[in-house]
Amino acid sequence: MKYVSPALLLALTVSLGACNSSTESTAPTSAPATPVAAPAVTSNAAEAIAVRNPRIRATPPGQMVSGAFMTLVNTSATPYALTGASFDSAGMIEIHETSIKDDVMQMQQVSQIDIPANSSAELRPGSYHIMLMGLKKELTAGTSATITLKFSDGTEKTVEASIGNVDQ
Ligand SMILES: [Cu+2]
Repeated sequence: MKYVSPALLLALTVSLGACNSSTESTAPTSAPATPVAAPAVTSNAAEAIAVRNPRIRATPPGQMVSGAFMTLVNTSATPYALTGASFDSAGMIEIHETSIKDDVMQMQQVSQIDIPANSSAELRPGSYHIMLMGLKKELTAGTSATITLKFSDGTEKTVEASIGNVDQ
C-alpha cells in the first residue's frame, strides 16, 4: 500500500497552484487586439511645401515692378496650389504667367499655380512668377527680403528671398 504523507500532498498542491497562477498571468489576453488606427493626416501646405532658391529681381532706381521666383516642392501626397503672396514694399501683388504669343512676350494674371502631389512647380523668368508692383522702395542686389506665400488650404509660409540679378 502506497503512503503519501500529508506534507508532500500539501507541497504538491501549492506548487500546482503556483504553476497555474503563473500560467494564467502569462496567457495571452482573450480580448481582441485593438486595430491600429491609420495615422491622422496632419499635413498642410505650409508644412508640406519646401521653398527652394527664393529670389527676387533687383530693381534699378525708379522701377516700380519686380518679380519673385522660386521652386515649390510638394513633399506630400496632397495637391496644393500657390494662391497669393504678400510683400511689405509692394503695393500690389499678382501671380503671372509669361508666354510668347506671335513672337511677343506677354504676361497674364493667373488665379493660382498648381503644386501637384509629390511634385513641384517652377517659378522662373519666362514662366510663372509672383509680380511685385507699386514698389515703395528700391530692391538692392545683394540684400534679401521676406515674402509670404499663401496656399490653397489657407496656410502661409514666409521665406527669405535673395535679391539679385535673376536670369533664370
Ligand atoms: Cu508679371
